Amino acid sequence: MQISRRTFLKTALGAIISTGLPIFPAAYGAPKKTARVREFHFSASPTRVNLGVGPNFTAWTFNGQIPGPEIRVKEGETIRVVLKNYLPEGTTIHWHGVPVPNNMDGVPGLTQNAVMPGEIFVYEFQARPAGSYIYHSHAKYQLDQGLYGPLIIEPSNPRDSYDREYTLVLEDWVMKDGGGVAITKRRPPMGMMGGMRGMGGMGGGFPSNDSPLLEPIYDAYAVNGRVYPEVEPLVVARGDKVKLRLLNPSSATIYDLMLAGHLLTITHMDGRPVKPLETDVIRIGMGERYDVEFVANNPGTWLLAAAEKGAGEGMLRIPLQYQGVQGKEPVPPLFKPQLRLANYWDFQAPYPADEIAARSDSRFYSQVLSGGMMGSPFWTINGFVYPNAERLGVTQGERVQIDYWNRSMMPHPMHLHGHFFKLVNPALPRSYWIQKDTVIVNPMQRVMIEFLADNPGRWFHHCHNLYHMEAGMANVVDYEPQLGFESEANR
Ligand SMILES: [Cu+2]
Repeated sequence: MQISRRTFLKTALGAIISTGLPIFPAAYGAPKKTARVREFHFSASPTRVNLGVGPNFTAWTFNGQIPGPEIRVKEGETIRVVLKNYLPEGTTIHWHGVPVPNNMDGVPGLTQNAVMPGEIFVYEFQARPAGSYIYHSHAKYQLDQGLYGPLIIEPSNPRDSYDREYTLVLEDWVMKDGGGVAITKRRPPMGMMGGMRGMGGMGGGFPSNDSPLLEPIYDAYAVNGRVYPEVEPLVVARGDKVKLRLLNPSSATIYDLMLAGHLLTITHMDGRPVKPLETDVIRIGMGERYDVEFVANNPGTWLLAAAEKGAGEGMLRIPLQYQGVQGKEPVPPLFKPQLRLANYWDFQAPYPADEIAARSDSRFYSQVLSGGMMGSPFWTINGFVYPNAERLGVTQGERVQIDYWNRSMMPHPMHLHGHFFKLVNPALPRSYWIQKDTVIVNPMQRVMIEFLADNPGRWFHHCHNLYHMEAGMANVVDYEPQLGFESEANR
């Protein structure tokens, strides 16, 4: 269905903005209770929102909510999401971390065409394995405009029990209309790098519609769409065992989180179980998820908070309130240098994983991450800017290793679609390596991952800093590589 932007704005969008309500009120988030299929109806639309603090502004939302509605299903059920697009541009939904079939992965120009304004697309896939996930738009800068939400797959046979559970979606915001696109400046395409293929037509020093955006300066950090002190508190009773699912769909913010008065025990990373480990501080990068537990054994009023990153930046804060404890100013955590920070290599799998049933052959790729230097607007992998990027060819059944070498001054949370990977840890036997789908590679650090090529298709592989991804830091893991390089024509 073709619809001009002007007509669109006058009709559908006008209605949404003026009422603040999406168009199909009957269907929101309400699954049809058929035996195994859980159906959800999502409308993507511009919506007037408020974070509880600060001005009203226009975000892009699913069903008028920030974050989008929680999808919560049981392992083995079928998730069906009917997406209708009321935005002024094409959109998709990516099921971050879930190894879906390739044509359900939601990457425009790679696994599907963008769902254009007025169009409907139906996503359907099996909910497996159990864990904490995120869903989000994978089109342009829409992630930073509010198009994300939590996806929880509950185990069919729970191994652990707890008294209370909270899902906490950590969000970075600029409280201005339009979110990411309108509030940042386009960078001029200068600093052209020699040897880069296909960039010849982009010369000149003036910003164009193709030049990448600068990371915005965020002015609000929200939890579940609310900013402290308006954020919904965690309410507990003394003696409760409490589970928190910490999800970070932020576009460009890594949080160091700490809970005052309590120790957190990490039980899952990116939805995969780990041998439980106590920690003081959790570092959670863009796209990462941590499941943590604590025992409510210290009555009072406390804050779960992120360390401040620098002058002028807001802080992410959530109060922890014990029932029956009234009227106290919440106690913030004290960030001190000697605190324990959860480090990937401190973790191991809780039980030995089945050895990867890989064929004897294996593939190795080296990925040098760079960019951000000398005014260059681009972020690169091995010097290439997506879509003029390498394809990492793989064959089904192979064991694939990727060796990241970050030669830039920024951390890059690298994310592979369609697969879990293991973090190579020379100190542990292979069967105890932890599984993840997103890994922070710190400045000047080398990190190696390994995965089994068991999900055929063409899979996006990229930095989960939205502004690095859109500035080129991406390529494709391809089970049937036809060419050595992506081409513009595929976009
Ligand atoms: Cu990055």
